[in-house]
Order: sequence, then structure tokens, then C-alpha cells
Amino acid sequence: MFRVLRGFVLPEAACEAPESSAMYENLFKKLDLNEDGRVDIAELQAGLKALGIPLGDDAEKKIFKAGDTNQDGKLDIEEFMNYLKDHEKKMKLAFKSLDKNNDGLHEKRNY
Ligand SMILES: [Ca+2]
Ligand SMILES: [Ca+2]
Repeated sequence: MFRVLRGFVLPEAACEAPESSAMYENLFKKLDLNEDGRVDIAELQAGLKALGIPLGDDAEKKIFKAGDTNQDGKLDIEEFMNYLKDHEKKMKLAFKSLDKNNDGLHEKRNY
């Protein structure tokens, strides 16, 4: 499913950073609750909360202000990915803290 979506949306960008793009597409799909291909602010609020991403109270508004480049009140996947790429470091840190199975975060066990 990702292959279809990736080819449809941003083939060139996807080639540059396949891992990030797949992750963002996956996140976008999770946020797009009514599956209309766009994430509105209510979906973003609900989605970030459900994912437990620790952002401030006004984070959704800030994301929209910065990310909604055509100002139609919704983020399409292109806007969404552009935003995330601009804020990649910060977002990756948030995702990493969520990823309990991430091998990079494994702790030494003392038996
Ligand atoms: Ca939607
Ligand atoms: Ca938009």
C-alpha cells in the first residue's frame, strides 16, 4: 500500500529518504481518521493525543500555521511531509521516545 501511495504522491522525495517518507505516510494515514486524504486540526489534535506525542497545547495550531501553506485549513500529505521535514529533528525525537521496540533505545539488562 505504501508503494502505491508513495508513487502517487512524492516519488522523488520518497526516493531520497524512503525511511522517513514511509514513516510520515504511515503517520499521516493514522491521523487522517475519515480517510479523505487530508488532516484537519481536529484530526491532528485527536491523533497526536492518541499517539501520546508530547506537544504543547497550542502545538496543533502552530503546526497548521506553519504547515498549511495554501491555507485551506487542512494539511494534505505534501504539506504534512514538508512540515515534518522542516521539523524533522524535533519530531524524530518525539517518535523515538514512543518507539518502545526501537533497537537504538534498548537498555542494558542486569540479571
Ligand atoms: Ca481527514
Ligand atoms: Ca492545506
